[in-house]
Amino acid sequence: MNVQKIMTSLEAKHPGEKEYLQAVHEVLESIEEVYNQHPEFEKARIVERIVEPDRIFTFRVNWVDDNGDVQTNLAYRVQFNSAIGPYKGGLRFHPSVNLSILKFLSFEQTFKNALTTLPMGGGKGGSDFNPAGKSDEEIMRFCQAFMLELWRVIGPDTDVPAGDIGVGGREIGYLYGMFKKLAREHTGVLTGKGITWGGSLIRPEATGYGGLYFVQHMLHKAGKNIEGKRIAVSGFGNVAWGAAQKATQLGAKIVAISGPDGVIEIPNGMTFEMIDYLLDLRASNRDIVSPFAEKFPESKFTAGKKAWIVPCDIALPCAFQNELNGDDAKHLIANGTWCCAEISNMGCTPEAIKEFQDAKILFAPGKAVNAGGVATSGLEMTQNAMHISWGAQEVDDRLHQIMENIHHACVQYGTQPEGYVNYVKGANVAGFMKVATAMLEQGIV
Ligand code: 2IT
Repeated sequence: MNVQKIMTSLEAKHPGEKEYLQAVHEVLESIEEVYNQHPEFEKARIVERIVEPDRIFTFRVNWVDDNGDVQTNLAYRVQFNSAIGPYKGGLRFHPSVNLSILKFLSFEQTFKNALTTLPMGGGKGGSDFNPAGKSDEEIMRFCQAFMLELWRVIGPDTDVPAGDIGVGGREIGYLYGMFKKLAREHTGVLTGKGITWGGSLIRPEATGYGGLYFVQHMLHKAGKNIEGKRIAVSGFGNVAWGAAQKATQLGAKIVAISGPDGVIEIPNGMTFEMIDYLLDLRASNRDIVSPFAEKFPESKFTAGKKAWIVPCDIALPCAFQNELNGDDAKHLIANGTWCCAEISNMGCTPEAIKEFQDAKILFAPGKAVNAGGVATSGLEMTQNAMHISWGAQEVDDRLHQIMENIHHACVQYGTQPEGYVNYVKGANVAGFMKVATAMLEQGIV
């Protein structure tokens, strides 16, 4: 395999799709060595096939806002790879959504889902619809109009969407209601459903909880402990909430959270009351974090700054792709940070990852660290298929076991001769080997 040649050809075919090209480049660099040890992969042109999605649906969504004005949004579903199971991955509603972002997310999802050990392929979808400031009725009308197009291409054994940024329990409810009406069936076609109608306990918490279980294993391997450590988190959505909750339960201190408007510093660490308030803040639909400091005077808001200005032991990106850049990484390292784990998808830029790895600090990528979310979606699918529901402890135990297995796979494939674990390489190689082998065995399709 010649990484540069493949990248040049992809750049020519998909000009300007920078997030997608970034995600592909990272995986190809990591797998080059093992790929070259498998001439059967080269012969079947696995790399050329694995970097392109199976298919993409693009559609227009029209809906009427509260003023009676007609609105038009663009929407997509990328069905990336189904070698090991039905397409699976979230829906993102955010003004930044474009094909490059959804292709990067569904490409990453393919390897992440492989790491979970559950039978799920990779997919992702969404729209440039901006939920901020929309009324509940507007959200419902948009979700219904979106599903009117999407329903024909999804199904419990075909493609199972879920939430992502801008799509939470409320949106999944509206989407599911419309699917059920159109398809006239009540099946596990979406995950993240309400608990009374097929949802799984622990799914809302799972991405954050799983991330912290992974961090615990990383720290344990390095002979460290999470208790009393200061953690900076970016974001204040569902993922940040779950991460803050589990970290605090484990005795760590959340000293920072952030939003698009700035950062909140909480020098003594967040209380459970503060953590619960994140849900109210998110439900207010304004996408700002500053009201937190008005409600809790022991915290401090700084406008226009990121969570990474706050001194911490552990940095946990929980919001967006590329939210932590090379300068942020340098700043964190200078402030004494010794661990960074992406709970967001591709939260760090390649420059930031290089800074962390060169400094030999603990660093793990999103496709390993945040896989607990989709893993628990997989457990929701299992429960739906069996027409039963498990208790919270059972789901949490399974989640914990899955995160331990993912950590183990990263260590197995990512340990360098001198002992440093390159978790990026470990996650990419482990995920790739599984998907590539399945593709090989299924022939040229
Ligand atoms: O990025 C992700 O893994 C998610 N947004 C969750 C996907 C899922 O199907 O639960």
